[in-house]
Amino acid sequence: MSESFVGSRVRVIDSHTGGEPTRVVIEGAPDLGSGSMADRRIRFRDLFDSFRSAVVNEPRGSDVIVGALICEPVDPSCVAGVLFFNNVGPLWMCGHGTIGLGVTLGHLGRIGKGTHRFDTAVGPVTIDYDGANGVSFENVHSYRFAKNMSVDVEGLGMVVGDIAWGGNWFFLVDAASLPASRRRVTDGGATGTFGLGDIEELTDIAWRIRQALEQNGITGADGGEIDHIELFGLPGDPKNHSRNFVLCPGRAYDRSPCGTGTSAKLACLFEDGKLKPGDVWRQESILGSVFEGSVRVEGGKMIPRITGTAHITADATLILDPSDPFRMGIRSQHS
Ligand code: PYC
Repeated sequence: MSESFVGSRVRVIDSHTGGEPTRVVIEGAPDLGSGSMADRRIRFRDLFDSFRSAVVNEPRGSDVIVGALICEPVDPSCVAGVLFFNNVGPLWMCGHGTIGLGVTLGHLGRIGKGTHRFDTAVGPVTIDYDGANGVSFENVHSYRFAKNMSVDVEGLGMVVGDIAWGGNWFFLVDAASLPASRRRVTDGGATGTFGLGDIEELTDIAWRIRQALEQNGITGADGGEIDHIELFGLPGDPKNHSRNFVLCPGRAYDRSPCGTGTSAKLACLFEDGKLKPGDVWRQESILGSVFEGSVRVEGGKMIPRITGTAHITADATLILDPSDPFRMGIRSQHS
């Protein structure tokens, strides 16, 4: 990492979206230069990984925090460019982070109630901000790449799921289809669905699936790594359609219903004819927080729309003290 960041101060605004934190870097980010947002993502990954770690990893952060670095957009119709990252590297897109960024820019007075666009590494996304805590965003085109893909998972046997793109690559599995040995997760036990008491079990299952996909060379389009695993169960609240558990690339689970994961789910429902334009899908997270999803079709392509709320939790300055042996964060063990 460039020496100019050592000892520098980084201003951040923290928020959470349905329980999942986002840390937006407001001042003190490295200059990623020009080029496409995808090129800048590569530059960020290759040249500024220590900065990423300093911002989101312990001791300042945790495995759960998703960072958002804002920069000049490439597309002039956008108010900001944004690169999302987590405990192990850059993400392609982040739905809960998009909602968090909208509320953060509103909190700062940089955007007002209305429609705005953000330039991301996978293309522009459009948000509708309600001027307080609510954001709806139209994601990039989302689609299912493979249906009923089987993978032999150590300790679980054959697991069947769909591969779908929602701005990140997902493997989506109906928890009820998992082996009976994981009964608590498959049928939800006494509560009827999985919950916070099942986190270790869910994490173990999802991580095994992720490793099996990798070992078997199963990818998304163009070899895209499937680094998000999404398990589905019955909703805890009958007003909702489904509950999910999403394991993110750095082995942390999403506390929110996951914006890109809900987009991937909408793609599967849409392609199965189970969700039509105008229908609303209420996706519940493992915490019970909810995103509302719907779809529209443009030029034959399905565009998901996700609605959620975020709340600001901190406005802070991170101090990268040159004498601190952990100033660049403690590297996650799950890269
Ligand atoms: O909301 O898309 C999302 C997301 C991805 C990783 C964590 N949250």
